[in-house]
Amino acid sequence: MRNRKILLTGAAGQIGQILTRELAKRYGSQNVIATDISGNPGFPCAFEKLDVLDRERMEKLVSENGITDLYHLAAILSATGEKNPQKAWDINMRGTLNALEVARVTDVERLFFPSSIAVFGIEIDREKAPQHAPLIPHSVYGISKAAGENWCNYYFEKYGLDVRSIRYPGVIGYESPPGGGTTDYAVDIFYKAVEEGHYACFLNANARLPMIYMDDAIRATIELMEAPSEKISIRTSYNLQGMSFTPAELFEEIKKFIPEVTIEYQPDYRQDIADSWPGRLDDQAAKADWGWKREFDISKLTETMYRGIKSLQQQTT
Ligand code: AKB
Repeated sequence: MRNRKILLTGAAGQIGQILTRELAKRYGSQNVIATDISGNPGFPCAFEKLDVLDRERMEKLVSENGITDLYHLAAILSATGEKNPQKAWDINMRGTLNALEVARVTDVERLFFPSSIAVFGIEIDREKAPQHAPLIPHSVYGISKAAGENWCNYYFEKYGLDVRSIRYPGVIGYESPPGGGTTDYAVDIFYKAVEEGHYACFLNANARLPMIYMDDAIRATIELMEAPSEKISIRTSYNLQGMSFTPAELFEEIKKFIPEVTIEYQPDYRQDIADSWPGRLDDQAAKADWGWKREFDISKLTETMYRGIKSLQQQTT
C-alpha cells in the first residue's frame, strides 16, 4: 500500500475536529489536509476552504495532493435538516455523490462515509436494531444517510471502490461542539450542569438512544479504515454500539458529581426524531469483522466529560 495521504471534508464539525487531530498525529500532519466550508478552528495540518457542492474544487484538491484516503464527513444533521429538508438533501446527497465520483476518477484508494442510527425507522426491532433491516427513516437526514450507504455499496460493487462506513450513535465529547443533531442534548447537559447547575432537556426523560464516547468513535473509525479489505464484509455501513441511556439515566450519573444539579423536560420537535430511532444496535458484524470493542460505558463517559469540562474551565479562568 502507498503512504497514506488523507483529506477530510467537514473537518470543522464535531467528529471532524478530533478525527483530523488524531489522523495528523498518526500519519504526520504533512500528510493530512482538513477542509470545511467554515473557518479553520486551529488544525495542526493544512487547511483549505471547500464547499462539498463544488465538485471541481474537491477533485482538484484530491488529485493535486495525491490523496489516498478521503473521509467525507460534511453533512447537515438530523435536527437542522428538518428545518430545511431540501437544503439538507442537496448537501448530504450531492456532497456524497461528489465525494464518490471524485474518489472514482482519482487515485483515492479508500473512502470513509459516516452513516447514522438515523437510517432506521419504527418498523424494526428498536430494542436491538439488526445490522440488516429495512431502512425506512423518518427524517431527511436519515433518508440521505440510507441513500448514501446504498450509493457506497453501489460504488464498491460497480467500480471496486474501497468504501467503508459506520452507523454512528450519538457522539459525546467535550473538545468540539456538536452541531444540529438530536443527540446533542447528551453534550449540552454536561455544559449546563457544570456552568449553570440546571438543564432544560429537549427530549423526554425516557428517550433511550444509542451513544458513544468520542475516543471510542474515533478509534472505531481508524480501526475500520486500517482493517484489511478482505475483513470488510459490509459495504453499506456497520452498526456500532457504545452504550444506551435515557436523559433521566444520564442525569442520575451527573448527579454523582454535581449533587445539586436540577433538570426539567421540555420535549420539542426533536423528540419526534428520537421516537423513530432505535434504543440500541446489534453490532455483532463490526465485532466479528474488524474486532470492534467499546471502552467507555456511561460511568466512564460521565467522569471523563465532567473532568474534561472542569479542566477547560480552569484553563480559561
Ligand atoms: C444526530 O443527532 O443527528 C447525529 C446522529 C445520531 O447521527 N448525532
